[in-house]
Amino acid sequence: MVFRAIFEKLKVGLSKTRGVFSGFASLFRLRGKVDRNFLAEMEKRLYLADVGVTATFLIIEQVRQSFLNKEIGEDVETFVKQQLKEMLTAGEGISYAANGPTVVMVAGVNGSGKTTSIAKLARRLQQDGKKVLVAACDTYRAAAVEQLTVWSERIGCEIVKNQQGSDPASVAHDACERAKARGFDVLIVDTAGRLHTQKHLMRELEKIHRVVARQIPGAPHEVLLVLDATTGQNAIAQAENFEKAVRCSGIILAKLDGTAKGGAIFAIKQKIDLPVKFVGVGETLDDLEPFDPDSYVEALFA
Ligand SMILES: Nc1nc2c(ncn2[C@@H]2O[C@H](COP(=O)(O)OP(=O)(O)OP(=O)(O)O)[C@@H](O)[C@H]2O)c(=O)[nH]1
Ligand SMILES: [Mg+2]
Repeated sequence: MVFRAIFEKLKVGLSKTRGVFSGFASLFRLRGKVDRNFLAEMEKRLYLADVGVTATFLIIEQVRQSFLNKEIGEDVETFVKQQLKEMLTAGEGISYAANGPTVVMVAGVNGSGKTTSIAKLARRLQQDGKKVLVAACDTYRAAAVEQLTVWSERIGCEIVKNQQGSDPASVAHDACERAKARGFDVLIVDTAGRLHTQKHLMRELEKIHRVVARQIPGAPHEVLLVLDATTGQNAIAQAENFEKAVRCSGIILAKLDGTAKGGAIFAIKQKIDLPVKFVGVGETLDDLEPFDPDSYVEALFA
């Protein structure tokens, strides 16, 4: 039942990427064999979905070899699905602190979907019975505090904030104090969008990191990097650069609904040693799902 619901939502969310993937079966029926043209068409489609050079090469080679070895015939789609599933690893969800508040820091470039993903995540965790606090540590962008405030009111969760222009690390500090004093289970820290090249902003992120680490043992327990799926391969470059500057623990891949580049998830897996923990498939509060390779791949071909 749960699988079904997730699957249906992913199916809708991934409809643009699905257009690229779902043609394999009919493509095969049309040609009746795995020949050079079939493989060329398949390769083209995988590139279109931003699966990336390495992952595409691996898949094509495996299909070619398995056909030569007579391991596959008509069931080429099932075979490809299996290959794709094996290339991915299930996201483990949030790693919680053994006791005391779990701190989840959220980072990424401007507009990648951080604040919206935080609202969705907060709501999801609340539904799991967690007492959630959010911290508005994006004190740069005008209206950023307001944006998180509106979300927090909508989902009915508490927020720690200060005026625009105030020190983000001090907001994080206050939020940790509140989380400890009031027995919150999870504190989610929103941060301003930044590029890895903006040294002072990266240092500021490290400062927030240090402050929460000082306040709460083991914090931050998660540093989630929010990537915008519509940027495809570019998102991978962002992740590599962020990884160098701050230690991240996982990825939220947002805006999958707005792109045909949902194949980037395979390239991410190939290139970056970070689990995709959640995927964003729309703008409403319900549009965040834990990443699961099986339902993801099934939704791509549905
Ligand atoms: N379609 C779609 N839109 C999304 C998704 N996630 C976020 N958005 C939209 O992307 C835009 C930017 O989202 P924000 O959450 O404000 O992004 P941000 O990273 O916090 O932005 P900054 O704080 O300015 O760096 C908003 O219009 C969101 O509604 C998603 O999964 N799907
Ligand atoms: Mg934001």
